[in-house]
Amino acid sequence: APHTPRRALLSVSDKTGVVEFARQLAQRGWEILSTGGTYQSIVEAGVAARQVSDVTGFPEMLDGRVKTLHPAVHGGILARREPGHLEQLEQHGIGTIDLVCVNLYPFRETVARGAEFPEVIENIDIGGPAMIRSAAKNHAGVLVLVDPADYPVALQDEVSPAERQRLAAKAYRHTSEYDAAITAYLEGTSDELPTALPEQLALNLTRAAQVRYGENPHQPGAIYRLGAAQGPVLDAQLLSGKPMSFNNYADADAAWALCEELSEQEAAVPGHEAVCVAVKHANPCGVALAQSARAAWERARDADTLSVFGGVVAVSRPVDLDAAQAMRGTFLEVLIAPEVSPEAVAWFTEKKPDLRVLVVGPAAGVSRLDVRPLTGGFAVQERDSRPWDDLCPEVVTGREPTEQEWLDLRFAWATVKHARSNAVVLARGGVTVGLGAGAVSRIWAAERAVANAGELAQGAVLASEAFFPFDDVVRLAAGAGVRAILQPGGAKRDPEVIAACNELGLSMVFTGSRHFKH
Ligand code: 93A
Repeated sequence: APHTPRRALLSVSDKTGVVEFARQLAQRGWEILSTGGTYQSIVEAGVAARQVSDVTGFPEMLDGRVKTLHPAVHGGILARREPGHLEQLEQHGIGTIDLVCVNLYPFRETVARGAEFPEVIENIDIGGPAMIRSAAKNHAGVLVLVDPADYPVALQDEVSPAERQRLAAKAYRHTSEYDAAITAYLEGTSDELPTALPEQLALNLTRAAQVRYGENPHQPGAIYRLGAAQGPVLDAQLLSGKPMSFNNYADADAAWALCEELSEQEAAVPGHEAVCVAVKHANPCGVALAQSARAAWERARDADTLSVFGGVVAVSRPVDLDAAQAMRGTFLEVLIAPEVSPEAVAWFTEKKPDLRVLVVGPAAGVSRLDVRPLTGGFAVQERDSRPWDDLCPEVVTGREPTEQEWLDLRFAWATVKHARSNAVVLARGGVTVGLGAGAVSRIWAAERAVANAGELAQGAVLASEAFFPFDDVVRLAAGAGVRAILQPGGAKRDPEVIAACNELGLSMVFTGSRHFKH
């Protein structure tokens, strides 16, 4: 049944959109309760509202420290919407509160502008989080709104249970991050971080997940969130399998990043509808494009059947039972996809109970920061997210790549960007045939890739994430049958490198953009 508008409690520090929201609620028949400043704004705009103090029979006291902390408020929010609880409310003359719209005293902002200790303390909101947490607990009966972006949700005729639950989760995230900011301030941890860092890094780190241990069992570890960001892996939903480990997070994140980039890049190419990326120790080991999730998986697996063992696999398309069953016979740690059908989940749960099956989460407010550990500190930079479309690739040889080679070069380029330096990728027909990653010299990366490829190097293309200091990689690649090479260019010996390509009949393309990844 459509939910009947009842009573809404509005108490916000950030008044963005609140007056218009109150007006819309009132038009839909909601009664509006409100506190001090919020009440003023609403009533001044000509929308009818009641003061909370009117309902509690208690004035706001202690300079506002106590305004909504009262059974008339919390009883009205927390009562289950069933006879037992509703009768108790009635005995005490308490009405239900069916919508709580609260955002908190601007604690972080107060700290950020360098306020003195007493003022910072005064900006610790107590009543607000209490109402948010009450409403979120009772989300089956109460809508909880902590973000103006969600106000429209409450104006719909009906709000689904799933949507209510999403709002509740968001509410608890909001209060937990708020508490984390207070903790950091009181511990003095915020002051130890460079002031030049964005506020989210300095003041707003929250634990996002517990893991049994870090990279190895003797290392404690945890997963943290930067600011209020949500991440595709950080906030992925675990549908089946064991809890995620530290390495699972790292590898799934790496796999999904490449999968997502390729899927955006290739979306318009027929036959490239699905992407599958297999990752081992943060490096891709098999990457493939195909028409379906199943075909992409099979191609990625067959690209390197040895390394995929124990790997983490990302698929860009929904995984159905057919695709799931094609994973029979391969031991995998994690599967991540935008969707996994209930039949596929049931199959995984029965046949591969240890495999972590993840559905990607939202990527909202994702930080552009990339943080790397240093002993005693960390290095921060902006994320490397330059897409193919931002490049102006330049053919520097007599021979031009064929149309198919261009497709493969572009595919190999995305892949090599996501591999640890030095990295060389060989690809042919939308699948990697050889990968050399994390090598300490470029020729060794190339040798690894060529050895991996074997016969399949015939007619393949090669991409290198950084330039060639010598012509040795060209000569090796040509000998193995590679036809076209993509690299940034810009080395002192570029003329020699280009001359070698022309001599051996290869195409070479410069991207002008380097993509080291350490
Ligand atoms: O000082 S409080 O922790 N005590 C309360 O009982 C209380 N109730 C609501 N702060 C409280 N609030 C907060 O007041 C809300 O979370 C909101 O941020 C702010 C709204 O201020 P105003 O009363 O001016 O509308």
